[in-house]
Amino acid sequence: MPRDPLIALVGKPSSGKSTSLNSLTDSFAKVGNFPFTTIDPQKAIGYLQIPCACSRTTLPNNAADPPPLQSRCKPNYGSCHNGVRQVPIELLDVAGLVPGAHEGKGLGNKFLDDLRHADALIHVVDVSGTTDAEGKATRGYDPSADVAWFRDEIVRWVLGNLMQKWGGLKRRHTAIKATAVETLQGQFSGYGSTSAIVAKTLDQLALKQPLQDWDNATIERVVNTFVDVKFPTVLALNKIDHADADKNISKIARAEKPERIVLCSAISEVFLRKLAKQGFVRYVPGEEHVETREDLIADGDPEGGGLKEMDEKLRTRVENLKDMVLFRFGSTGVNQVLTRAAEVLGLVPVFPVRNIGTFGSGEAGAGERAPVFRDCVLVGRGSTVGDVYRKVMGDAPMAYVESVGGLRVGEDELVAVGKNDILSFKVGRA
Ligand SMILES: Nc1nc2c(ncn2[C@@H]2O[C@H](COP(=O)(O)OP(=O)(O)O)[C@@H](O)[C@H]2O)c(=O)[nH]1
Ligand SMILES: [Mg+2]
Repeated sequence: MPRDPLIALVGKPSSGKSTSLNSLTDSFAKVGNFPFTTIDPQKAIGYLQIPCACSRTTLPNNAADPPPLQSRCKPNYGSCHNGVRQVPIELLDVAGLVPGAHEGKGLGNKFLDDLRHADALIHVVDVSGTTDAEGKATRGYDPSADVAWFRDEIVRWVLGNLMQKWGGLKRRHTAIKATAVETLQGQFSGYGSTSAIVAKTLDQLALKQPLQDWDNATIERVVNTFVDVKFPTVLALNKIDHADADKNISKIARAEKPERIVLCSAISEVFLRKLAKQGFVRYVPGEEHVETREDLIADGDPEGGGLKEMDEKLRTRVENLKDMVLFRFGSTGVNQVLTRAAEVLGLVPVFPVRNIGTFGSGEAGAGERAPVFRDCVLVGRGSTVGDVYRKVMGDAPMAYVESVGGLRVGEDELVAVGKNDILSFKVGRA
């Protein structure tokens, strides 16, 4: 993955995409309760929470508790707090998905076009059942239908385009004696595919017949698998604060793999952050606890932490939110949505450092207290040391690469969490 990973939020109108995006970022996409509020895809920066390298007790001189490197961890981008690092990641709010998008309904063509740039999808599902398939207000709608038709739309879009050309494509394939990967990649590159993605698709299927002999059912299987490989998807079951959500959650949970599902209440996260900003509550984004003035007074602080008094209405809302969301689910869930998307993508955080002995970036004069782990890049599963080098250093010629302990690592070695993920790149002739 040479460019930065991009995660797209998709879902029917009013499922809560913009609210989710707001809850994950500091930006403010326009929020509204009717279809197509978001006309243009909104890019924004979200923050992926990862355990930072500074908290690793296996690193030289870092075995104490808390590890001393933590106090000097100063990310150039994002932040690091007690060893939990927030790494910026690009998010895209893709609007216009309604049933029939592959035929151009809604903002269908534009929707599908925007989708091509995404490495993984977060499908925001309104699990309260208060919006129908088109996003209009209703009651008792079954959101498990959304999960099914969403995937179906993408499959039909890819399949439709492929079938239109299948005759000519097959003839050419035979004439030039191409491999199945070459022929399919020729068709799928427009979806942001790579030869590796196509190869993985075909590996999973292990088809016996050559491409020119595939029947329609086989082609459909190929497209289905390709869509799963190219667009790994997390289901964000949103609006869990709503009283109707429970039965819908159980139904979807029975049908889907548990690792694909995250429960969330985007609006609760937005609300809590707003109250915290206004000085009504203490709330660390993504955490289970929210403290009010009364809570702190009850804990023995007569000043109530300096928090403002809430009126009856506001107090009730906060209490409801605690009961319906925080106590039942442990958090508003929005951070887990991003974490899960990074997991399905297999993202590996890599920490490039200038000095492999100190983990610093060689800032002059900073000495013993020099900041460490300034940089962190997210690379895809299966990336090598060389891939990361080129991503960070571009075309600069590589002399060699060092990992922890000053050991040299080969450029073909894989990077993974805890392995070859703290690297120092040396430019020049080896
Ligand atoms: N109850 C509830 N409502 C939500 C939640 N998230 C979003 N909404 C509401 O759903 C409506 C549509 O939200 P929006 O983010 O604009 O949806 P989009 O069209 O998918 O971008 C708005 O009225 C939001 O306030 C949630 O977690 N719980
Ligand atoms: Mg929107």
